[in-house]
Amino acid sequence: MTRDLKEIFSFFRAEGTFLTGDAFGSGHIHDTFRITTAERECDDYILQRLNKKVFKNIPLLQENLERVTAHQRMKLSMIPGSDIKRECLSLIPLKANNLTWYQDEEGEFWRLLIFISDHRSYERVDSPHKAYEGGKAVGRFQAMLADLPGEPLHETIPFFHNIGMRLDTFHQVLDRDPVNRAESAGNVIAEIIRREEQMKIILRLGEEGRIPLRITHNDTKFNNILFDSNDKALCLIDLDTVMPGYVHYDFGDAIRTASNKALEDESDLSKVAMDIDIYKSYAEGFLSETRETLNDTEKEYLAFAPLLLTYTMATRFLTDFIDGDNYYKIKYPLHNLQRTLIQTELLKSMEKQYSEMQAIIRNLSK
Ligand code: ADP
Ligand code: GN1
Ligand code: MG
Repeated sequence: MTRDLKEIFSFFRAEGTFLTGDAFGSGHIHDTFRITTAERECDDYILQRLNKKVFKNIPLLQENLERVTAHQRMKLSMIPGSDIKRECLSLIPLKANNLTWYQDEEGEFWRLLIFISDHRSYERVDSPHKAYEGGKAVGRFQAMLADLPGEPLHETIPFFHNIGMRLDTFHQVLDRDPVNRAESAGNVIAEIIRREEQMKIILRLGEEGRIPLRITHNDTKFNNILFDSNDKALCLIDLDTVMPGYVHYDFGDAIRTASNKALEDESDLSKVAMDIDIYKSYAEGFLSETRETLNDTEKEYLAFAPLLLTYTMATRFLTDFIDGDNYYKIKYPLHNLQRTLIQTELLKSMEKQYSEMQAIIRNLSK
């Protein structure tokens, strides 16, 4: 593999000599490698073999990333003291042409990014300060892209957060039950089914024109926010799903991951609970950047967003489990079922604290 990585790396217009290439990070979608270079003064890089089962059209996906990062770069260049290489992703083009992706002879797609040096990332959050910083970073990201010129971004995964579509897929897979797993998941299937209607509220508000589509990140899992060594948020990474969406998707997914006292991959269910202090600090950071832009209905339903996104992930993990594990990378046979149980438990913890969550947003929205 190292030889291949070195060869793939050589097709990109990067500075420095390939030294090492090793698997990096804990993303569920792409194969990610950190490339170190021999020269001290040269950047390291992130080389990714992109998941073309999940993203059906990589050239269009890359076009989105090029537009988004160019816009961010332009905005950052107007802010004195900003560190562009660390505050947004930098795509490296090929030597042969200006494309930002390489397709190898097996049809696999690769891209190269500058490695954001000296960063920290967190799977879960243990201090209100990090949560506040994370919330601010997500709010700032949305504000920065609000005036992206040109056509709407491509929908890299159509209906990505559309819970109606997710539930339709869930029921289709459940009816087929291709690997006979439905029976073993009976309890958790019932938990999903009994909440179906209430979870469609955000979609209904969109249809009624009460909440607008904005440019959202759509994968604000907390480890997609990078921090510097002083725990100041640097930037959001993993821009593959940046496309039109509702503000609730970004608010909710970050809380889903940041406020859980346990990891998404936790084995001990009893550790799972939502930490309301983390929720509050994240909301404070987020609203400090977005209070003026969001309309009253968007704000009113922010507290519901973590419940929706947690429910959505429970549904997606469960669908993948019943389908025979075709989407998420798994490390053991029942991994997707365990992930579903964790999300369901977290959802119940949020439901218990829901009125408090609403009161916090009401106070912060004033
Ligand atoms: P996935 O979609 O599989 O989650 P990501 O694009 O999030 O892929 O990348 C996986 C991991 O690689 C991230 O969680 C992060 O640890 C690391 N990573 C990605 N891009 C960069 C970057 N530009 N600089 C430093 N680390 C990065
Ligand atoms: C995937 O790419 P990654 O690992 O950051 C998934 C998200 C889920 C997350 C759950 C494109 O995110 O939607 O919330 O796993 N991304 C895609 O851990 O499906
Ligand atoms: Mg990721």
